Amino acid sequence: MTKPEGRHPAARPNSALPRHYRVMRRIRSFEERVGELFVRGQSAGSMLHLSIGEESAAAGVCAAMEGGDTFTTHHRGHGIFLARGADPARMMAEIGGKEAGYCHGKGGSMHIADMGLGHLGANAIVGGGIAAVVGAGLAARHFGSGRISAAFFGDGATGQGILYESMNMAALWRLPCLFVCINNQYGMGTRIDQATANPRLHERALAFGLAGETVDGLDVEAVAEAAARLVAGARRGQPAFLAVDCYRFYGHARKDKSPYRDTAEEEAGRRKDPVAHARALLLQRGLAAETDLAALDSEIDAEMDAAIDFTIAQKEPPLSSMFRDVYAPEEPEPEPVRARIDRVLARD
Ligand SMILES: Cc1ncc(C[n+]2csc(CCOP(=O)(O)OP(=O)(O)O)c2C)c(N)n1
Ligand SMILES: [Mg+2]
Repeated sequence: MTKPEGRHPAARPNSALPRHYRVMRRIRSFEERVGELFVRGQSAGSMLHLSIGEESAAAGVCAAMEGGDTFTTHHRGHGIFLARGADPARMMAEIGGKEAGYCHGKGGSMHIADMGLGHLGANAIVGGGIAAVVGAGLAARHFGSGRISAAFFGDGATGQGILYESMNMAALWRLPCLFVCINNQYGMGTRIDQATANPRLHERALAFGLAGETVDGLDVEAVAEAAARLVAGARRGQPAFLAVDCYRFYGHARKDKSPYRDTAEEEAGRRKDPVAHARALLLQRGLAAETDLAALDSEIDAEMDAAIDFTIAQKEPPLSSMFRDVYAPEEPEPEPVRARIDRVLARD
C-alpha cells in the first residue's frame, strides 16, 4: 500500500475522500473483471483498454460535474462513464456485445454512449471525441442551459490538430468546455518524452487563452479540487484544460505486455496507485477503519461479480437488428447496403 505523504495531515470536515475512494474502487473492480472477461473470450471486439492506475482522473473530474453536463471519452473510457453514473451491468453487457448493453451491444468498449447520462460517445480515433464538446458547449451557451461539456483524452491526443482547433474555438467563443488530458505517460509504446520536447501539456492550452493546470493523479483530492475550480470557470465561460499525471499500470491494450518498458519503471509507476493512496489516507485520517474498507471491498466486488453473471447470461442482438440503433432515425437508410445484407441473411 502506498504511504500517504505531504499535503493532507488532518481530516477535513465533510471530506469527499470516502466518496472519491468508492468511485475509484468500483472502477478498479470493474476493470479487473472486464479484463478477465476479455481473456475468456466473452468480450466483443479484439481490443480492450483498461484504465487501471488512472482512476483519480475519472473520479476527481466527474465529482466536479453535475447532472446534465455532457462529455466524450477516448478509447480508455470505462472509468469515466462509471464515475458519471453508468450501471456497471449494462456497461459490461455492452462490452460483451450483448443486447442489454447501453448501445444494444453494437458499440462495445470503444463506442459506448448514452445521451441520458450525457455521454456523447467514446471514440476509438485518437482525438476523435474532442471537437464534439465544442459543439455541446456552443449549444449550452446558445440555450443558456448552464451546462458544461468535458472531453477526456490521452496524452497521445496532444499530437492531434483537432485538439488545438477545438481549444482555439472554445477560447474564442468563451464556451463552457473542459479538456481533460489523462497523461498516463504513454501513447501505445511511445513515452511522452519521446513524443514531445515539452511534456508540460497544459502550457499549450494557456497559449490559446484557456485556463490550464497539471495535477498529480496520485492525489484524487487534488484532482477534484483543480477540476472544481476549472469547471466553475468553464460554467462562467472560461474554458479550461486539465492534465492529470498518472501511470498506465498495464499494457496499452489487454494483449500488450509492454516489452518497451523495464520492470523497474513499471514497479515505480505502479507505486503511484491512487486507489491505494486514498485507502491509506482514509485510515490515517480516521475516516474509515480496516473493517469498513473490507466491507466496502466485498460490497463492490459482489456488485461487479453480478455484472459478470448478468453479461454472460444475456443474448447477443439478433442479426435482423443490424441496422437498428446504428443510424440516427432521421438519417436516410443505406438502402443498397441494406438490400445486399438482407439478401445474404436470407440465404442463412
Ligand atoms: C488517429 C489515430 N491514430 C492512431 C491510432 C492508433 N492508436 C490507438 S490508441 C493510440 C495511443 C493513444 O495514446 P493516448 O492518447 O495517450 O491514450 P492512452 O491509450 O494512453 O489512454 C494510438 C496511436 C488511432 N486509434 N487513431
Ligand atoms: Mg497515454
